[in-house]
Formats: sequence, structure tokens, C-alpha cells
Amino acid sequence: MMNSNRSGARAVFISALGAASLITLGACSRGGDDGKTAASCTGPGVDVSEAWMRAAREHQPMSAAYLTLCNGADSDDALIGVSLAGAQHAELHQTTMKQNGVASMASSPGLALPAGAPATLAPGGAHIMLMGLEKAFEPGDAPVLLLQFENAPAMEVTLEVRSITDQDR
Ligand SMILES: [Cu+2]
Repeated sequence: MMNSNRSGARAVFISALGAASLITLGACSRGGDDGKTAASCTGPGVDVSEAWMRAAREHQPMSAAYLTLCNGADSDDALIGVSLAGAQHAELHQTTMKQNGVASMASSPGLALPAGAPATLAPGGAHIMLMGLEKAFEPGDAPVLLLQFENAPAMEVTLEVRSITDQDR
């Protein structure tokens, strides 16, 4: 019993170190959880849920934010702009996995939001890349992300800051 407890603690420690060494890429290359079943939405405007960003230490240049959007309008829309107070630059990115198993990412001009359908930005896929961080972002902070859409009015969303070792959330 004592032995298994000890090795369990060590495994957690090692995985935390691994996450720390992947600070810049980790936000983009993690495998996503796609176990959630997406629900449709109705109602005016774009609904935002599960909005969070990966914590960043002071002087860390980059992090990433994720969220689920659902366009309740009757017509298609698109997320076309993002910005975050405390980050000099933010842009939409898409992560793709190459055949050799290496993840790479590229900026994408916009994220399509089909009418009545959810669009999820999650680790391993689409994300909002936050660059030129001017400060640390720690759990408990409440950074505000500004979202701009093709049709819907711009919207401010408060992000939950999640620890870099909190891989599954
Ligand atoms: Cu990225």
C-alpha cells in the first residue's frame, strides 16, 4: 500500500515536469478530449461556455485559450477576431497532426459558426493563441477575452485560468 502510494505521487510529479517543459507548445499540441456530445443551441446571438486559458508564469511568452461557442442565430456567423488584455497579440490557430505524429499549428483567418451548431476550441485542435504576454496568469485571475464576430455584436468573456498541469480540463 505504501509503495503504490509513493510511486503514484512520483508519477504525478514527473508529469508536472513534463508539462512545464512544454510550456510554449503544450497548449497547442495536447491531445483533446472529444468525449463530449455537442448540443445544439437556439436563441439570439452567440452563446459561450467552457471559456478558459492555460496559466502562464511571469515572462512566459505564450499561452492559449479555449472555449465552446454556439451560434443560436438563424444565419451562419464566424469568429473573426480575438484579443486579451495583458497579451500583445491573440489569434485563432488550428492544430493539425502530421502523419509522423508531430503536431503543428497555423493561424486561421476565422472560425466558422454554422447556425444552431456548436464549435469547440479545445487542446489538440482549434485554439486562441495568446502571444506577447505582459504578465503572469494564475488560477484565480479573471482575464477578459474580447470576441469579434462577422455578424453578432462583439462580446467580452471572462476566462477561467487553469494550471498547466491540469491536463484534462
Ligand atoms: Cu497556437
